Amino acid sequence: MIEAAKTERMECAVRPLRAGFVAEIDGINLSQKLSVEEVEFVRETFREFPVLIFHDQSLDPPALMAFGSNFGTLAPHTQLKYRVPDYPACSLVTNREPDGRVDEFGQNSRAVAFHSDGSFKAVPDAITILHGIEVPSSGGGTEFADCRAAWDALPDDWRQRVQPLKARHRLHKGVSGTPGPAKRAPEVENHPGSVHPVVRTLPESGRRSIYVNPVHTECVEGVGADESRELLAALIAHCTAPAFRHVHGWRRGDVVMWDQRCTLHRAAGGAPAGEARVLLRVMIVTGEAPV
Ligand SMILES: O=C(O)CCC(=O)C(=O)O
Ligand SMILES: [Fe+2]
Repeated sequence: MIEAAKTERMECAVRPLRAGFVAEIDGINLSQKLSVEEVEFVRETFREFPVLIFHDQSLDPPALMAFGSNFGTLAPHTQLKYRVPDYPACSLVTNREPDGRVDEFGQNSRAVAFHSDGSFKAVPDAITILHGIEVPSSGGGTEFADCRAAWDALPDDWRQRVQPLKARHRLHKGVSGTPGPAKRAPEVENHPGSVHPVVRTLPESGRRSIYVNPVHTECVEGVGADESRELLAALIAHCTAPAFRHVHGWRRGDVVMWDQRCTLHRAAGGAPAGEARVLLRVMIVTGEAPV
């Protein structure tokens, strides 16, 4: 199925890869200022598909920042080491050391656990956009899990059990949380954490999404420690079941944007040793606390 939108200034097509989850958009050059129609087209498509892919793009940091600014306020990355000099709102996901060598931790170990970014904040990051600058010849994908579909598929008794619950999120206190080696901004390192609903509702569609984070969700509030562990393990296993997962295999020039509110993601690993993987990133907050 190809949906097309035509105006005088554009002809864009949406190619769904996974219904209601992942789609490619053709026909927009993201290195130029987008027209009002193009921004609206991307926004509308993003409401249906929380993972969007644009191929064959070529963006420098200001152009990626300009594209991201169409969707909210840019948030500087919490890991100072990864910020791009002169453009703190832009960061790098890179396995290249300053001397040009490939660092093996960065290649196949960093961010391999499913997570969403910044859920320990009161207003978590809402959207992340990555742009493939150097990509490995195989492997090294980014994997996504669809937490709206996971909610839709949750049995009724589980829905009733988990819908009223709230959970505490704190930096790296989740079951898969490990303190990373990079230096973080002090306001993040000392962040007290935040409490969010376990099931959130997306205001623009009314759709629900399971909102637990293997890396940052510490515990479910108001239940004992055993029950909290059991609930989180069950919800995480459900959200990351194979039926809800999709791996994006990077091509150089890809731009991938995803909705952090209703997906989990991870670096899928598996890239050949010694090959560079460099992605440029912007993160966007929209001012909404999860409800
Ligand atoms: O390296 C990847 O594929 C994902 C990195 C990541 O977790 C992020 O950009 O937030
Ligand atoms: Fe991430």
